[in-house]
Amino acid sequence: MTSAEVTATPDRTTPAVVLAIAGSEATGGAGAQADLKTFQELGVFGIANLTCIVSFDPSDSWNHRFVPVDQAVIAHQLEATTAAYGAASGAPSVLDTVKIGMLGSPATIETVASALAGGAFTNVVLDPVLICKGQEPGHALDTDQALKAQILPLATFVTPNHFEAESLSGLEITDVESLKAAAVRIHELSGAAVLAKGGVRLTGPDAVDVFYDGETLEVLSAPKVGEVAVSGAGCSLAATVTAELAKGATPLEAARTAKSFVTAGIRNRVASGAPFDALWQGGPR
Ligand code: PXL
Repeated sequence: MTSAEVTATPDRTTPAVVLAIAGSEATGGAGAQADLKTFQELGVFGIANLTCIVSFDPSDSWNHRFVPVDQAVIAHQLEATTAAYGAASGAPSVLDTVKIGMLGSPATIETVASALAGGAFTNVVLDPVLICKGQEPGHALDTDQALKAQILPLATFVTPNHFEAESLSGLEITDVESLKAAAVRIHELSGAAVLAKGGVRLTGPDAVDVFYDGETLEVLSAPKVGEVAVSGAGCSLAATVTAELAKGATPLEAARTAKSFVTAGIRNRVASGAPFDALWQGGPR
């Protein structure tokens, strides 16, 4: 990708503005940090409103230590952001595209759902981060159910990984055909465009994702780069979709760009002492 391509925002002299509602992941591989780096690479003005702080625990198998941001503080961040750039700004809204990453608790889901309920966002990209290691199973189940009930119906584009696609569709995914069936089912449930990720979880030489928006079903495939998942791949994929939609791409174009951005980022990953290497958003340069 050339620098002219990554910085161009069609028909605009100022960059598109996008919001990530996401958690901080302290080592910088995933979460809001990955979102902001992706946004910058793709030439959009990124904003992050934080929902939680995740710090892996190196002395406990790198499990997640999860601390939610206070609900009032989440609401304040969203208030500040929409007052500055959104429909509440008094000026024409320049913020119509939002990405939702880790929310992490039913309370946060409620706060975010209320903020989105006004319909101020044309593009709502949901990375349906379901289970976070280190959380109590019961707590995670509540969170999963709240996400499905309150956030999924607001999404216009959803990017489940293998596990999340099984959970959202209720289908077992063992191959490309069952990944396609899950993508179709999740579209039927949500009305959203779906990019369901097989990643390293499906056997075979290629990392295969399936796009479905109710009309077009497309298999996106790239040779696997190793057999181990890379931190930040899911966040960066959804963040690329977000940036591209904000710049005027169609959902299918955004999905294709996201697949190639993430593939390049994984090829150029940063080695880490944690169990997962980190995707490098500068990979496409
Ligand atoms: O990759 C999912 C993810 C998203 N957001 C945060 C995370 C993680 C995984 O670690 O910590 C904040």
